[in-house]
Amino acid sequence: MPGLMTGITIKADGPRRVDLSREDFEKGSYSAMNLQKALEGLHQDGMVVLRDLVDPNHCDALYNHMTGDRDRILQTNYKDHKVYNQGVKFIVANILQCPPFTKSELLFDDVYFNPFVIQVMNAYLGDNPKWAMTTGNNALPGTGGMRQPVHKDTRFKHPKCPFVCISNIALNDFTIENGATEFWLGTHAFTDEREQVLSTPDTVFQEQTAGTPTCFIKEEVVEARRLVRPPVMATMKKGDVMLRDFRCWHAGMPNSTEKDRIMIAQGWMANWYANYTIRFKLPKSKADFFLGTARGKKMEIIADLVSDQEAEDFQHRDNFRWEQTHFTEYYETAQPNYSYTTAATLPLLQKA
Ligand SMILES: O=C(O)CCC(=O)C(=O)O
Ligand SMILES: [Fe+2]
Repeated sequence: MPGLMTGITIKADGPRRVDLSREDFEKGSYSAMNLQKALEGLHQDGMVVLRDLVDPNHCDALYNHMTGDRDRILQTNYKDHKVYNQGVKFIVANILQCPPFTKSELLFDDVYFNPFVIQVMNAYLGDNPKWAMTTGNNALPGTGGMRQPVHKDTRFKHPKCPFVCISNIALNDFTIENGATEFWLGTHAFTDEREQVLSTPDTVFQEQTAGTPTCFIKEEVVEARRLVRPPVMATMKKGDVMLRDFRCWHAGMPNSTEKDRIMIAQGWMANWYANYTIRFKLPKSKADFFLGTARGKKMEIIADLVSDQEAEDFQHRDNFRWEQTHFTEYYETAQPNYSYTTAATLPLLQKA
């Protein structure tokens, strides 16, 4: 009944944002109200922006180091342009670039052990989540026009509830021009592998077998969703942290400016989730910073302590495996999600 709509103004869609109040900052934890806001973002939208959590000086120090190191990584990991990140093929536009673990002057508590991030992760994923991965994304300068396809970061049948969440720290301001990440808010709540393009012998990734899901969402499903809730871009200020449920559809966007756009990614896994093999690598020389700082906090670290060289060699690559390792047969008989994307919106799409 169109008449019912009269007088209603619809606010532009966008990520929920949680401000950091002086009291919360001084206490080192969110009030009940602000924690609720963060959880509403994660539960309703699949992502939320937590403002001002990281000292801008720490962001600058990491940003300067990482932009300085970017060409070396391009030359070693992306030399033949056959390696690409999420379908931006042959021309490298968005690279995985990890912050350095071996330099004492670049190890900051508010980056790796942010108390607000740990608080929200405990409330969303359950007690004592595991830090299981760190990487970063550099949207390279001068890559106007080269966006990633809409995707999830999973290539497997995943739980239909929060199980992995990524915290991304913006090391510089994220704008429309420099490629603030695109999000399809709310997709985490119904999405499952039926909506993902299947791999073929040509597109199969590492040890994956052909016929299993790729990261990419089928075009018709993306277009159907666009009619219901079109995507938004998550602009952020330097030092803001976005938390994103691993199931939420998103895409890296082109950076048409002349400066790198960099975010750090820290991967948190629910303690109950039955992946018993994923580990990352930290330098033994910095064990006191990493394991010492974690002591007494409501989190675990699942990493091997290795030489500086081995820690460095492991970085900047897609080498994390979030698949469930046990009880995998459950997925054969699991109740599928109610897929309103196809049931309710495909007829709309056909009419459009
Ligand atoms: O850099 C970004 O904004 C997102 C990149 C991304 O989603 C990916 O590489 O999987
Ligand atoms: Fe992604």
